[in-house]
Amino acid sequence: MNLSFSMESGKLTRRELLQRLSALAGGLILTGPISGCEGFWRREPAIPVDSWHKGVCRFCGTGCGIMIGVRDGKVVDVKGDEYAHNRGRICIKGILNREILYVRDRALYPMIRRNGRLERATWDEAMSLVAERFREAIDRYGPDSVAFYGSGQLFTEESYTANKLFKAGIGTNNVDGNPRLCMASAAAGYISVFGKDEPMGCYEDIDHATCFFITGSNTADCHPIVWERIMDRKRSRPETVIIVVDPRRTRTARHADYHLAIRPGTDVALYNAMIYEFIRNGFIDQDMVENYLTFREGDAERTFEDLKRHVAQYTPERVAPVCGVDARQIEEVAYLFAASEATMSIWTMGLNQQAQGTAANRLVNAMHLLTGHIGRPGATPFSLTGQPNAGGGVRDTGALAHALPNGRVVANPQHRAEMEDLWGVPRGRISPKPGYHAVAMFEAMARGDLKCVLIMGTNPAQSLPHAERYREAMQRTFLVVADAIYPTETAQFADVFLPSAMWVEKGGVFSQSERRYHLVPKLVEPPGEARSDLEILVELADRLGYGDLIKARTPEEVWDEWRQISAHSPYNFAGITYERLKKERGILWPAPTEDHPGTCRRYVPGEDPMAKGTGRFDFYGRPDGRAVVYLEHQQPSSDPRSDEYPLTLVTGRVYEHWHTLTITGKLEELEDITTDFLVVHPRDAHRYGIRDGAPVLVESRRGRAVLKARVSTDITPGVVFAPFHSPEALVNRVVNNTVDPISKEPAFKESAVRIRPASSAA
Ligand SMILES: Nc1nc2c(c(=O)[nH]1)N[C@H]1C(S)=C(S)[C@@H](COP(=O)(O)OP(=O)(O)OC[C@H]3O[C@@H](n4cnc5c(=O)[nH]c(N)nc54)[C@H](O)[C@@H]3O)O[C@H]1N2
Ligand SMILES: Nc1nc2c(c(=O)[nH]1)N[C@H]1C(S)=C(S)[C@@H](COP(=O)(O)OP(=O)(O)OC[C@H]3O[C@@H](n4cnc5c(=O)[nH]c(N)nc54)[C@H](O)[C@@H]3O)O[C@H]1N2
Ligand code: SF4
Ligand SMILES: [Mo]
Repeated sequence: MNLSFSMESGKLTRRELLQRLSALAGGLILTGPISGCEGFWRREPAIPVDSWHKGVCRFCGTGCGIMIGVRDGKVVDVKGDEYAHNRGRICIKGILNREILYVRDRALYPMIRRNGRLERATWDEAMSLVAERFREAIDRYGPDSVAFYGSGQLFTEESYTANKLFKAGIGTNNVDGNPRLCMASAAAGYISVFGKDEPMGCYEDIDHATCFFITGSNTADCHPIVWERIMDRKRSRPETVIIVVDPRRTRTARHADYHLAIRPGTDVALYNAMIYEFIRNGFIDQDMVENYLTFREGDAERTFEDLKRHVAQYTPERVAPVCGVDARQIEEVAYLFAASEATMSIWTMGLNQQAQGTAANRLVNAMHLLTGHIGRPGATPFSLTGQPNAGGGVRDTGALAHALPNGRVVANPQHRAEMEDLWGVPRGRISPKPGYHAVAMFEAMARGDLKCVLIMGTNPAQSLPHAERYREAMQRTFLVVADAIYPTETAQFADVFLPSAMWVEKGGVFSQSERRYHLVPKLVEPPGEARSDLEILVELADRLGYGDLIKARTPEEVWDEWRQISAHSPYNFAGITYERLKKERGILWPAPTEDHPGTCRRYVPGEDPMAKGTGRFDFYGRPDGRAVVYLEHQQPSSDPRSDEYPLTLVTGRVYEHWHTLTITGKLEELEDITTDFLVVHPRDAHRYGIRDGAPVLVESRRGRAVLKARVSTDITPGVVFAPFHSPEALVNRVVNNTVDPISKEPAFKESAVRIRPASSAA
């Protein structure tokens, strides 16, 4: 294969891509003839590279280490980093990290809307206009008339700076972003149970687990290298049990020993039944109950006896018809979960994106706490992060409407005072009023209450639920959009568009699922006039008169400030310096001193430097040092099926593509991978007259979309599935915008719909 030719022409054919993939999977590349076995050598660089640099994949929260080859100021190759946690492996999106920098439609210069059209402008013109409009809104309508809507794909330095500028400078808590659509329920779960956000465990636990409980996560497609590690464990220890809970027979579910094809939105009932079974079979860890746990229902205190009575209402027989699974299966799965030596739960959006997302998260944590499957190698409740930096960048920095850095909240006067002192602003500067969470922010725009909004690194015109409503809202607002690609769905509504550098064109810190902070170096210059998001924020600060507050101006300076701030919290990572980040393959916080190696298992005395005493645990995030087990009830659906809307639409992702396709949709290597489809069970296809491959109209109480039918038994009858990737199909017009009452995360995974052949649509 002639890789050098195609690489230089900027293209990788599909065949070459597959060859590179299979080669990487084995850590080898086949450079000789395919027949015979003489052709295996160690992988050679595909094309000449001047220098290799360690970095991190730009895509998912697995956060794979990659080596980036640079030549003549361009990224010319990437490969897996053998010394990083992913042991040299990367998935298809990892391989395409080079190609994404050079896609067509990179945004090259600022634009201002004039007479209804975005026209080229200078940076000075664009930023003067932005600053003028922000200043005008703040002066006339107060600080709460402006907002920042950010992203788990920005670097930590960028989210931290935006948060500080808006909360401590402008004085509004209207800072939120796409992690609200993604990790909010996981965060709310961890915070309410352990007092602090982020998982206790780490990837190394995968190598020790004897049972995997994977629920609401299509790990094989969405965290492929985490999945490879799970597969390694299964290969080396075949009796390892894999349980998958998912309404679809995903690639993940196909490898499961047990697949519970649950009805969407009924996880709370299932986990209650599992807890019932733990109690019935005597699998409760009494030491945990007596010494490390408290019980609650809402704000009211409860006891273990109350929990027993509570779950007695959720016997497997009762729950089976609610969840659409077999009672015997629930019993077996509960037994395997509890009886295993070390159980690791893995979950993502199937749980988080539900109207009861927080409750489901709390219960998964509770299953581990009650059975003692926690804080030991392989035993851990481990939520995976979606984006490359939703954890460190947004959750840890507190760049959310209710939050402040390191697990503080704006509603707490002491937390506000601490941050005001640390940021050196007068007491009282930080508003006590939580800002607008994502959906509320766009509702406020619809009402005209928000005058000016800066959107950075996210494409809400496509990714929000009930999209049409919020697209209209954006039309009403003075919108500033900073994006690496132009056009995007959201850019259509921009009054000012700012071109952003991405990934190694700027540099900064990402944090992935296991609390690992790791550095993406700046290696090349951005195209055209694009600037880093940090530069944009710093300039906005200067122009609004907050230059004194935003003194840190380079990623390294911002990181230094941030790590020192962390020292005043249980997240303490003061020891993670840029120097260390440049050398090491990331470090897991807490790591309070420069000689601290990082922490694999939090809350475990002896492992976690913040945990005190000699007991099994110190849940130091909670005032009494005990974790909380919540009693939760299964609620009726937030978008119930009816005669008119008899099916449930679940939305999600495919392996090859990323979100709104602004990047992966431009790659010729992926052009055969279409995403405008709807998976329909043959029974439902028959009932509603849908033919495989034919256009199908999907309608909900909110809107409609046309997709191509894929008739398949890989889905539960009564449920249909569509990825949300395609901007043309824009399935989010249909999707439910009800939010979880605690986390405020939308129920993207449960929308009542009806379907019919599109040809019959009026
Ligand atoms: N290829 C690829 N990988 C990605 C991304 C991408 O765009 N493309 N995005 C990244 C991001 S930001 C995220 S958040 C993650 C998301 O990663 P995942 O959460 O794994 O992906 P999804 O496809 O959104 O949803 C996961 C599964 O939840 C199931 N599900 C739906 N309803 C329920 C339910 O009620 N209960 C249960 N138990 N399961 C349910 C769905 O059928 C689906 O298979 O992926 C990350 N990785
Ligand atoms: N129906 C449905 N909807 C969903 C979900 C679902 O499962 N179902 N999942 C939700 C989840 S979990 C998520 S995370 C969101 C994701 O939704 P979005 O965040 O809206 O999706 P992306 O396509 O990742 O948008 C990122 C944008 O940032 C740009 N970009 C890339 N790098 C940079 C950079 O360095 N700087 C700047 N300024 N811009 C950059 C890209 O071009 C792109 O326009 O979607 C949510 N919406
Ligand atoms: S698994 Fe995620 S982080 Fe790793 S290469 Fe693939 S997309 Fe990148
Ligand atoms: Mo996400």
